[in-house]
Amino acid sequence: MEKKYIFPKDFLWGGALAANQCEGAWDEDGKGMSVADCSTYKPKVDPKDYKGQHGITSEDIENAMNSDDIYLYGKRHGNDFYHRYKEDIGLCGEMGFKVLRVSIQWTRIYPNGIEENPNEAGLAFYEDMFAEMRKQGIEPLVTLHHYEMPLFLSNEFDGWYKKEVIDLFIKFCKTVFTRYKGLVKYWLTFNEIDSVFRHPFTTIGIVNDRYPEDKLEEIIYQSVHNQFVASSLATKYLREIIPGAQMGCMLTRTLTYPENCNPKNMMLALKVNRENFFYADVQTFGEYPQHILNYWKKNNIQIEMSEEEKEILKNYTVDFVSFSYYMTMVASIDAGKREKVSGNLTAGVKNPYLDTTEWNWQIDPMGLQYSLIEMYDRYRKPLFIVENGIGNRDTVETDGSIIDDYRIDYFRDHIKAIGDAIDEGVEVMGYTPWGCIDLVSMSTCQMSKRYGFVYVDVDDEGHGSYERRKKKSFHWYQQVIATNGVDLD
Ligand code: BGP
Repeated sequence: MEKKYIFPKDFLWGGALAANQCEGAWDEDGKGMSVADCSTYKPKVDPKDYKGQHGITSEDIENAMNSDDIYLYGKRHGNDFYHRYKEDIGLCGEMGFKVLRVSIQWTRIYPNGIEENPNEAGLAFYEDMFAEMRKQGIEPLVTLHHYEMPLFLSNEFDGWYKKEVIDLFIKFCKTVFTRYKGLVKYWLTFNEIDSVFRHPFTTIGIVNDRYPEDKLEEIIYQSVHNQFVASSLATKYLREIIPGAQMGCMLTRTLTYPENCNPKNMMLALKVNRENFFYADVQTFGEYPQHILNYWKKNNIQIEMSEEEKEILKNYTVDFVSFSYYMTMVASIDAGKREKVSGNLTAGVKNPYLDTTEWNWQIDPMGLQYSLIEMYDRYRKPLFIVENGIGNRDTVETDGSIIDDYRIDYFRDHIKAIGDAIDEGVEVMGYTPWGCIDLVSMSTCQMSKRYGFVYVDVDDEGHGSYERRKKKSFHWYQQVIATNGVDLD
């Protein structure tokens, strides 16, 4: 007898998008250039070619600033959500979404981040978008910083390294909290705040070749510390401006298994997982774990952290913990001798028990159940899965249908894992599968790495009709939501 899952009656079923990967209109209606507008199309990144921090150089940025090409720079066209958001929100409403995760581009509100007054066209755009969602009975879940900081701040303020950026970000937050009060109650601060070492340019605006190699680690830790302070201050002002609103942190949960029962592998996996958790620890417990402070001392990393900042961290912790989940990884003391797999802009040892996607990401539904149980035990706060999904090629058949059974199988197994975690007593607020409408891949700027329930007719070079088509998974997910997770077949 197939197990029937009982999801909470107010479970927030939905989907997730990010402005820089879907809106397009990169220079319209007063928007300033963001770090995302410098990302170029690159075919999938193979583990052997992996360059660590996403490898962008000052020359790349110079070229981007001098180019108005929207095809080489895939995030400049996105899936044209900026002009099609009413249709897309209608499709989400048709699926029965309770929530839709989007982000607000800082550069639509303050083009360079330093302007005295906000850009009214930007404010009006998001106000209409949120109103459209509410018309469809959809709650907006809004990310304030999803790899979208003003390029000007990266160039003139060393990204998040300079503390002035905290105040500029808080000005942006206060503006949008005030304008969207009554429209938005669920907020996230920094998307995958733990990814600052994996790709420092898109997360904190740091371009490696601008700084001495031996100072980079300290610069990145200082930058993410400034983001922790900004996250706590944003939480403080959210509670003042929109009483009852909820603030979440957002982590890439990359569950890492030891390769075997060798205690050395167990210890290695413990440290890799603890390094991942550190970012949510600070935003949930309001203080740094001692192992990080010890690491800084041992490695002579000097972080400017005032007593006032420590108070702010302590007093304004998050209401819930959100995270993205795509895969699991494996740690081995013999990694050098093992076959490699890709990860989300990382690389790891292959797990012989797991299949991988075409982009070499390991598929592990059980790992989601494990992550939910472990994180709930650790944080004792409601959890929200704000990204999950499988990026793969989809084919439009001659009759126009798109049979993405593999995606249905992926989501069915991961939704069952959530149901099993809820049975274990885990409090899960909701589930917003990533890229619910096909959009531009963050790591490769490809459209062909498709995540959506809705297909968008545009290719990796940005050419196509941009028309939307419902995939088979659209109808399947519609039924899942209509039965609150009971009908998963
Ligand atoms: C996460 C980002 C998302 C999304 C996702 C999929 O890191 O938060 O923006 O891009 O990864 O990754 P990709 O688009 O590279 O396939």
